[in-house]
Amino acid sequence: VFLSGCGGGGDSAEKKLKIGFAQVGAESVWRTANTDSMQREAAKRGVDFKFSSGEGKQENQIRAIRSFVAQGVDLIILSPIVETGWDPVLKEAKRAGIPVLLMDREIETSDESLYAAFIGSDFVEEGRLAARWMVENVKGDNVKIVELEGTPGSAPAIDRQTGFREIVDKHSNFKIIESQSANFRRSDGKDLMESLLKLHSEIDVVYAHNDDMALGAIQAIEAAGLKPGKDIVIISIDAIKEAFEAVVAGKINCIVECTPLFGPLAFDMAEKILNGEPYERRVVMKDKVFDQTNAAAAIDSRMY
Ligand code: GYE
Repeated sequence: VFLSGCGGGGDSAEKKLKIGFAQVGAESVWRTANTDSMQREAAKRGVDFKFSSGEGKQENQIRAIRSFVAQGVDLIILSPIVETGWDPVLKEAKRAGIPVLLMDREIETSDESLYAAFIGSDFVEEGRLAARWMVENVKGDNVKIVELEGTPGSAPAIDRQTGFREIVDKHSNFKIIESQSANFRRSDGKDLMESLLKLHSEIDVVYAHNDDMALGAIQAIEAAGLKPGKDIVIISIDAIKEAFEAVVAGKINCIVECTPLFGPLAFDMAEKILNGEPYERRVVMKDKVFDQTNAAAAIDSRMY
């Protein structure tokens, strides 16, 4: 129990914790599962929860943070759409004495005191895991890869590219022939893949920074009369339920897990921060790899 009955005045009810959440938007199934996890947990704990969707725009998220500060929330949770440009608004929150918990994506800042903690996945490692699976399982002297990138400037797009390239660069038979953004969206993934199939007569592997883009690409590949998972190897990140189903159906070859289910952990951390209890400043999830060898056995227990 936290912040109980302060303020005297005959009010015996516990003060409700007021938390603002500046979410990225609703670009993917991962994102909506994340929003859902946060909203459920807030309701369960009776938190006065102020939710704001940035609809993919940093300026909207900055406006949301300012409004949380004006409303005098106890703590702000931020999933920053891009890595840079946060210092001024985080300074405003700091000046108001409101701690900020970064969830899902990290920021680039010269002042680490602008946020209290981070919880999320190691996106560089996810990129490495995807590439390691590829170099172990895809054979050929001249393997041509197209990379469908996430939102430009976002931590997962930057890091999943970095980790993947780190491994690919050590294997001269693998070559990334295209790398373009489809904004983590399914429809953009489909459109981009459609144009890449017209541009290149030979594509061996699609590496998508998330499942939604991979599922969109699969639609384009099938429309072009090719078999995803066979004619073109598909590798993606997130491991949403639909992607598991696609692995079981043989249309996706490999998925790297990235959990969006931060609700319980995020509110635990928020309470610790506000209660002055010790907490870890950086909590990083451990992600697993799934392919045809283990996806079917795991599918029923998947929660998103
Ligand atoms: O992979 C993608 C979402 O930041 C980890 O954002 C998250 C990414 C996730 O849109 O599906």
